[in-house]
Amino acid sequence: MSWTREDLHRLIKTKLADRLFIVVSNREPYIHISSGDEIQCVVPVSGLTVALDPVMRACGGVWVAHGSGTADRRVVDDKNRVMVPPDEPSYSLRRIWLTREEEDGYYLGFSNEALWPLCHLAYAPPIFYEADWNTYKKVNQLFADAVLDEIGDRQAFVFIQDYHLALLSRLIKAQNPQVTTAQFWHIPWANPEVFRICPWGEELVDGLLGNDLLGFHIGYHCDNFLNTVNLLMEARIDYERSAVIHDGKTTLVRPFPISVDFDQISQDAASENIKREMERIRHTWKLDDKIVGVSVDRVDYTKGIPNRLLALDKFLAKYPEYQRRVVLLQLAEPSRTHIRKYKELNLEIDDLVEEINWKYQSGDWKPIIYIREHCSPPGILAFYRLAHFCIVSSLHDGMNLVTKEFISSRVDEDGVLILSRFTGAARELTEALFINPYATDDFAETIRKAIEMPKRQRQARMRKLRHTVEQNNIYKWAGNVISELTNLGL
Ligand code: ADQ
Repeated sequence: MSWTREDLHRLIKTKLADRLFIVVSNREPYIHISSGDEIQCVVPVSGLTVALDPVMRACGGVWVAHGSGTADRRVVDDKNRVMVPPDEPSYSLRRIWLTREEEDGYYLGFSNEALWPLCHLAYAPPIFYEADWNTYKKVNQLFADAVLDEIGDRQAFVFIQDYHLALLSRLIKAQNPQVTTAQFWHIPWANPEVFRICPWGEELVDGLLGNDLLGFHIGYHCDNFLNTVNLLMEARIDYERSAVIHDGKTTLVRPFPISVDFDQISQDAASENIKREMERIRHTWKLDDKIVGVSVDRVDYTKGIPNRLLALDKFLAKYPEYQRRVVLLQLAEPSRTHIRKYKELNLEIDDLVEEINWKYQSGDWKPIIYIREHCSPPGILAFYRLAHFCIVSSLHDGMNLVTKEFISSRVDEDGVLILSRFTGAARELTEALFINPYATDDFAETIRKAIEMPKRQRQARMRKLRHTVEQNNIYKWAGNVISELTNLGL
């Protein structure tokens, strides 16, 4: 039996009882934007919202996040709160306001130019500026003040998300030691040799050790974290219990592999709506007699997009019989475009797409269709369903949810997943075809294997992959974190 939304709902009712449950993340679950005279409420595409929105609806807690929408200020009360979701108000969203300078230093600067490259082995050097670090600390304090204000004198569980808020639990506990906190780190944790280049590494790790529970996607990242603590701090590591004891306080370190809403995606992917969308895409891009590969990413240097294009180039050169027959649809959502490294990556991808298409194109066929835009969720499902193969070639990735979305969408039990060994998902999805995205020749060979795999083998693999994702869905993830958290605090 797999976990359902109702199971999660029941768990919350029994475990949380009357305690206040607070989620804190940089990104908000609902964004209000101005559209002419109207205000629209938009749900950003994110696994996090899918996972935690039902939790919040069930327990009616508070979600604290940075208010980034153009109309966010217009809808809040004098405590910067708005009830969400708009169609069924059930919990409170408390917004934090940041100045342009604070966003630059905390979000673009320390979070995304220092911590993001530090934690991902993708050969992009982190950039450490003291001013960014100071802003990061200041903004973490702003979040802590808002959380403490929400808690007042109640008993509370606080569930903190990701690398933007590494200092938060420590700052909360400094004012209110009774609060129970857990944090989930959505990206990898580097090994200690890599991590030690962070000039404020000890302070950062100390901040995380304010938590009662610290979660990563996989055991390997937990081990890296424990080894980093061992290297940097005067703390006792209990490898048996996977815990750190520091200043008399224990932090449990646990793997919680994140996932998607398998049932919902399967149901959506089987709808008439998606079938119509598939027809539209087939027609627009003239795909009827083509072998279609699909990739879906935020444009990020950790996702290995150039490596994938080079492998496709190699494949077409080595197997010219597939020219005019294979098409790679690359959906690419622009991301962090104010950061130089991302601007350079966009240029590099544009050049590669242009070069490879120029080299092979013939008649109205070209091998790469590059769609640089944010795509609606039904749109993405239609692309997944059209694919003979889906390529995920991350150089390093905490989990990678595209893999699990692709699998969940394949109600026809067909399609091959080509998956980088360097994703968290590779640990679970053992029926994928694995690649090392740096090994271009092998990668090209794997594309051939995916295309030539007999249907029965494709289906057998896809059935197993679907079973894995169905059993380990997003509700199980949230349920496991909440069970572990409440076991600590009750
Ligand atoms: P991300 O690095 O953002 O997440 P991922 O897990 O793959 O990576 O999620 C990307 C999401 O964006 C998917 O839901 C996908 O559908 C969506 N997306 C991608 N391209 C899109 C497009 N063109 N239009 C619309 N949507 C698009 C971080 C970590 C991951 C970890 C997650 C969750 O880096 O390792 O899996 O958090 O913990």
